[in-house]
Amino acid sequence: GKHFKLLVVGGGAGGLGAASKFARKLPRGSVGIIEPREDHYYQPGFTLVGGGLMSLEANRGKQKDLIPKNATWIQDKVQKFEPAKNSVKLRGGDEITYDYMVIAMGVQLRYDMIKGAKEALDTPGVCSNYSPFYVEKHYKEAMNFKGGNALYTFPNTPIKCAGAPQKACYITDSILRQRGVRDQAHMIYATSLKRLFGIESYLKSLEKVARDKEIDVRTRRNLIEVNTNDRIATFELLDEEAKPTGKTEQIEYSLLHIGPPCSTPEALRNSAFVDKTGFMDVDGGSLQSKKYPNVFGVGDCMNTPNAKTAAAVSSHLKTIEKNLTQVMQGNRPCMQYDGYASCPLVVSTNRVILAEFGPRGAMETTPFDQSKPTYWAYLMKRYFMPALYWNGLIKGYWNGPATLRNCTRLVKSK
Ligand code: FAD
Ligand code: UQ1
Repeated sequence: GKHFKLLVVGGGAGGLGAASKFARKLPRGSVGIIEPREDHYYQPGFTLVGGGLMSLEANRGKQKDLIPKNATWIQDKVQKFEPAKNSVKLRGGDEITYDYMVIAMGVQLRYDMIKGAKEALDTPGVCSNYSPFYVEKHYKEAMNFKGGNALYTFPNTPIKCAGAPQKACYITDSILRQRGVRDQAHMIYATSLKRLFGIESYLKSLEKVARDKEIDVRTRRNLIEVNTNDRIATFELLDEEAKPTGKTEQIEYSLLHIGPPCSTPEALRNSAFVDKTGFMDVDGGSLQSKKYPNVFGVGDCMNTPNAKTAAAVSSHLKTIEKNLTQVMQGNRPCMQYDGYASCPLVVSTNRVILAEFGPRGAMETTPFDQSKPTYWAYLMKRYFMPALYWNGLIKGYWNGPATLRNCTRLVKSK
């Protein structure tokens, strides 16, 4: 088998960013990156694709063009981690060893955890912005919608970009109004959570958006089954601790948008790296594996409490660049992840609430009030963020807006 000084697992936002950073620092041939897929998607663009505001192709890149030239692409999948031997087994049978490893495997979409959902996605009316296979269908369904219930769901697991299911709902509301059929629709947002959003300063704005749009928000409801013959979605009602109460509710749908349950990929879930929730157990500050100090995590697969977003990945990358370099030099990690995440909440076809937050609430970059829906924030989401991702984040140049934010704070405090 092959050996690398640094092995990166996953070629998504976090994996490409980490590989780019270290391929620049280390001698040629030191960095290996394992990623099975040919295509790489800018997933934050899916919300716009599902709203007909951007094409899917515009959000697609080829891994062969994106993996840094100085790194070795292993186009295969990790089947099994063997951290005691500093080794991984690939599906193709190869074994790869490493001195240091970054795990950036993201989360897996688990439509299979909802009875009938996988099959339902291939039937009329059912779609999901989370999957490149069913995101364009969301726009088609919104454009063909004639009347009845338009139902948007949010799962009872951690999910990446927790704002995305409601963004889909709000954009569709706008589309239905533009088409003049909004009166024929009953729009329902059914979420497993207690409220629309976890951060107080944005919760109020979002509640106003939902109220103004006359969206029927139903909390503590978890989608458990889709019956495509009768077009009925079944929810279990949850209690305060998010546990099933035994009661269910059935809702008929014309359009059903599924926010998928998410888990880490199987190989990671079955490894010694995870806690009992199945997410990678890292120190929340240093992002170092709690059990294996030569291994770090980046992105959605970790058990850190931040919102799972590409914006958070930018800050993870800044943290591990410093800390992994320290560890390679025989020192201890010295940098702490600040918990930053961001979720540009698209609330119509041309307005965005640019939510940016951390463990202690809002962490806004600009001097403007970002809790208000604005057109400039929409332009940032539509044009600036994709460029920042393709040219900055995955190339290992974008370390998040902390520096900009500090400048803004200086200006604002005067
Ligand atoms: P990913 O980018 O998902 O990459 C994981 C990679 O690991 C994949 O390429 C996968 O093939 C690979 N992998 C999996 N298993 C294995 C294995 N066994 N072996 C090897 N490789 C493996 N973020 C924002 O910041 N703003 C937004 O507005 C936003 N909107 C979103 C909207 C939607 C609909 C979705 C789906 C996501 C959105 N996100 C947004 C979230 C963002 O896309 C993710 O947080 C980000 O991609 C996480 O990066 P990652 O590297 O952890 O995972
Ligand atoms: C961000 O850094 C990022 O990653 C590239 C995103 O993902 C697409 C975002 O959506 C946002 C909002 C940020 C934060 C950056 C700024 C300049 C506010």
